[in-house]
Amino acid sequence: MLCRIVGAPVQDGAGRMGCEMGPSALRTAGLVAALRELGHEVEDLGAVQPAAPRPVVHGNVALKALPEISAWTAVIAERAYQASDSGMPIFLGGDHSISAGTLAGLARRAAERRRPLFVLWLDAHPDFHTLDTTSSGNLHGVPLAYAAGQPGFSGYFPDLPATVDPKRICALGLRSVDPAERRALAEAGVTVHDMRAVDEHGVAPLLRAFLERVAAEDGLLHVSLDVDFLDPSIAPAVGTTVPGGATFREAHLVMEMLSDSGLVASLDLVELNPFLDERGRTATLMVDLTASLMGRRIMDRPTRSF
Ligand code: HAR
Ligand code: MN
Ligand code: MN
Repeated sequence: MLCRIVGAPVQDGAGRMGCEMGPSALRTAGLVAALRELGHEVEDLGAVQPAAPRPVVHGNVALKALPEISAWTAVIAERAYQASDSGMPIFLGGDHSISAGTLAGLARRAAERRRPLFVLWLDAHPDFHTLDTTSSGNLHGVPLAYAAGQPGFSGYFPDLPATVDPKRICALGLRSVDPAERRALAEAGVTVHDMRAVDEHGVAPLLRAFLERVAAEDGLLHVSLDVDFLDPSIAPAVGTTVPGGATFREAHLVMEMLSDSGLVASLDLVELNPFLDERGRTATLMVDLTASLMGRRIMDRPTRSF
């Protein structure tokens, strides 16, 4: 597989600084070497450059860095569209606001190919606020709602050539959901497997059911992995830790099943804040999870067995 690495050093969408160092830390932790060891070809497309923000005013005074994130979204969307013309793009955040851009570009590509785009959102949070409902004003809390075509983004974020059908989104690992998000997720028909569901059933049957849907529709699957999907005890390098996250093996099992499925077309690695890490352990874990997604296995197994 040709892996195409795209750096998106965005930090203005998070409540604290540091995510702009994410791409460097993932490279330092050996991402490229890990992929090559698995036999993949790696093309490093370098970092997306920020575009000049143009002033915008919005009625929600809590919003932070709206012009900046809007400008980033436009350039990331364009780069994601280009990078997805062949191989498998891997986007290195950056806070989760980069996924407004990656999803916009990938949705445009999928529409052009007449293939349904599915999204697996691995996160403690659904990031399903609109510009009107967010009270923190941190724009890493809105990318999934934007890409899914929720109202209120027009004129503030770039217009979407194609949206992601909310019924083709599966959010897994949630444990911090605001009331407005809870309502919007249900109304839009997003599949939600919160940590309660993971506790009760285990990740495997939940993920398997979703992968079967992707396969049945011959879909393109995008995976968006937020560091805070993981339990803070194993992944401290994130500004928004929430207790009760995925364990080391739960997270690896998700990646291994995704690998076996052969369905993953693109990946975001987001919210890594290296300033908060402990001797690089979170960056290293993110690289190891990526390796599991890209075919590293404990023992040989047949593919397409999820
Ligand atoms: N829902 C909260 C807010 O909007 C927290 C959002 C935190 N998002 C991330 N990415 N860290 O998932 O402020
Ligand atoms: Mn997130
Ligand atoms: Mn999160």
